[in-house]
Amino acid sequence: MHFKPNLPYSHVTPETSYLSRRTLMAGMAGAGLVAASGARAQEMPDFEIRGFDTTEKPNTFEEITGYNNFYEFGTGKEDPARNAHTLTTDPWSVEIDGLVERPGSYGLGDILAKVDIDERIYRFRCVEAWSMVIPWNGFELNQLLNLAGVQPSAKYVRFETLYRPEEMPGQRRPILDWPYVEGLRLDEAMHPLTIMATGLYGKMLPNQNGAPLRLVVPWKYGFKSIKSVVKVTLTDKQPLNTWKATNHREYGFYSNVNPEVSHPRWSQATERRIGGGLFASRLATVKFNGYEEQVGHLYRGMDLSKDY
Ligand SMILES: Nc1nc2c(c(=O)[nH]1)N[C@H]1C(S)=C(S)[C@@H](COP(=O)(O)O)O[C@H]1N2
Ligand SMILES: [Mo]
Repeated sequence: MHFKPNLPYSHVTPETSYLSRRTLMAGMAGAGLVAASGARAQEMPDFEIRGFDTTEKPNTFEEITGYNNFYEFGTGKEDPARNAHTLTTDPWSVEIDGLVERPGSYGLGDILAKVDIDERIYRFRCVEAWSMVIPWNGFELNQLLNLAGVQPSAKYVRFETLYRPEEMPGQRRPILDWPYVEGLRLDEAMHPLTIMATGLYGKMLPNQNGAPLRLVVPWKYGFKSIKSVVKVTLTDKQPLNTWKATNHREYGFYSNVNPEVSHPRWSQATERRIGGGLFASRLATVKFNGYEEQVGHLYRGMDLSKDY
């Protein structure tokens, strides 16, 4: 296990009391009780004040870690949980290169010593039209980028997953063009909603969820949230992401959640919430996955049916 400094209370709190405490604190914030209590101010993570957390009921740990997409471990939803135990996540380092002031290999322990670990309860919407609510632990990507120092000419960030076919059986077959690659525009990458997750439910990130470090961009389709990241490159050209390279008619670069723009083979207007049971009705999908207030301005003037 790698060493994790800055452990927030949730890393040492069991799941049930973790969530009830969160709910309690969110409720107090809503009732204006937090400001009235001096002692609370310090405990209150400021993302709750900024309103980043959904109040929707989180999926269970079993659902979040038992139903996954991680093609490096197989294409079935239960393959990652079954197969990802073979992945070695310690030692781990992230190569940061391209248009940065301080390129180099950043050890995970060194990174974690310099960033602030938050908790974020985010909606998560896969392009396949299923969704979950996930209580992540992680830090804002902008903190990692600032460690390396972004040069003024940088416009995009490119991410790469580990390529290690000895430990990732899916990589021994040409399912995708390995390694998995994703990308963001720099303003998307610097946005405070964009995190690098290191855990969920206050536990270290399970391998099937992209241990030890994976991107989470909650207003975009799940495939943008690249797992087990080993390389981050600042560039002035839009990176070609794996799913766009695989089928550019079906998957784009921006991939913002958008109920108005159908996938060529299915509607994106509704979604199936995992754990809802066989007869649960589908939920209406919300533009930008419900984060329009925070991120809508990033796309002003763009035609999102063309720039999908
Ligand atoms: N390296 C890598 N990252 C990946 C994937 C993948 O196959 N390989 N699948 C993506 C897709 S399609 C989704 S929906 C999410 C799933 O994340 P989860 O399993 O933690 O819910 O991971 C994304 N990141
Ligand atoms: Mo997905």
